[in-house]
Amino acid sequence: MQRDKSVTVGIWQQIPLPMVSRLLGRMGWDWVILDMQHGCPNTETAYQCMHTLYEAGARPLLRTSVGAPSQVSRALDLGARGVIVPMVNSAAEASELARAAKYPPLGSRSVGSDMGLLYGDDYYDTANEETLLLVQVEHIDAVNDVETIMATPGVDGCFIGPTDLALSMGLPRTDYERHADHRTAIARTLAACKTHGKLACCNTYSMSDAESKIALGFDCITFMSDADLFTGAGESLLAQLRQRTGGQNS
Ligand code: 3PY
Ligand code: MG
Repeated sequence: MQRDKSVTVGIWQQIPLPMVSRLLGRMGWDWVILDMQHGCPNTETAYQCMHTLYEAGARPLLRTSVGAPSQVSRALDLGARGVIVPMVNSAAEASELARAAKYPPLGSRSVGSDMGLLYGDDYYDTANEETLLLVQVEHIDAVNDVETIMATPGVDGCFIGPTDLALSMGLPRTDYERHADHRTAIARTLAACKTHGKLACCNTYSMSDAESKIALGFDCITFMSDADLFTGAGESLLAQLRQRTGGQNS
């Protein structure tokens, strides 16, 4: 994980094919996140995609479906260089997840996987440093405890889920940036990360949203998915061709 001044840029991979991983890796994204919460990879496809991503030059991350410690160590044993855990609302939960993510003495992750094949023979010595545990701050309960969550040893940073956060605050699913309470919650989370030297990451939903998160000082942003790229380019190409042929989309 680069901890220099440049902002890490990531994308979601929804299509669970190693070929898509290779294309995304070769495009040059810093991070690619396999989404087991809202996407459809299974254990086998996640394993294949993450290995291909790494070999193609991108950091493979995996978002678990729930905040279960067993899913965190499983994701790491499949090859994730970082795990994103949804809906972590308290320091107690964060601490349980950190135990699963880190080898002793920091945690209680069990030794045993073929990760040496991918990451080298010193995997067990370097994994605690090299693999990231990012907890999702995406509920107002988490924001209200964010200073303690970010102080948790073994938690490497936060990944804000702005939409779920908005919903938890009784705000609409879109345009929540207009609400001062939402902006304040994001600023408080970012400040907690900075105070504790943890990575501040945020999902963004438009170019102006990405620009504003970069300006605020986030370390990592994520924008769009493979499916968005495919659909956006395909729809735009088809519309241009239809304009010229005089046809209409069915
Ligand atoms: C959210 O916006 O809730 C997310 O989890 C984005 O990843
Ligand atoms: Mg979410």
